[in-house]
Amino acid sequence: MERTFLMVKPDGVQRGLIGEIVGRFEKKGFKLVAGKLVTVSKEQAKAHYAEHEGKPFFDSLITFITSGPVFAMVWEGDDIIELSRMVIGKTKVTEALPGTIRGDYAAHTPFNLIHGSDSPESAEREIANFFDESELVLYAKSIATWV
Ligand code: RTP
Ligand code: MG
Repeated sequence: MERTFLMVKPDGVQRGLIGEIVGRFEKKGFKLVAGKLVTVSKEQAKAHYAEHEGKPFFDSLITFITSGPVFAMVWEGDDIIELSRMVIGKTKVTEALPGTIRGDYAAHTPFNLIHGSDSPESAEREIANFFDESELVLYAKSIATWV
């Protein structure tokens, strides 16, 4: 069982897509472990996107991600990091296929609605950047045996 950090970005919150996005992961069969609305601080945003520091889009990315609340989540499931990125779709809107979240709803590349961790190491670091251990809810989900 693997965990990932998923975050509806400020554009997704403003466009009223939290429910649609959460629904896709619920229907896929993943298990929600934590979720909350967060106003991201500059420091938190820079830590989250540390891998992109120095790139031409870094400053605008930090401005974007701190421009309004995000919906931060932890989800659990087998191979969830790879599978959730498939549900999310490619970074560039011109490459994001219909059927994916970005392919269905995103029209301009920086505003691609949702973030998903790209490795177990990133997931652990990103979860710790947004959640205390005590906020992760441990519970049994019976449907897990059916998907
Ligand atoms: P994310 O980290 O947000 O889940 O997205 P990702 O893995 O698909 O893409 P990544 O390469 O990590 O880029 C992080 C976010 O930066 C913005 N971006 N803008 N203007 C550009 O060329 C450019 N490239 C990336 C996007 O918002 C992207 O999701
Ligand atoms: Mg990324």
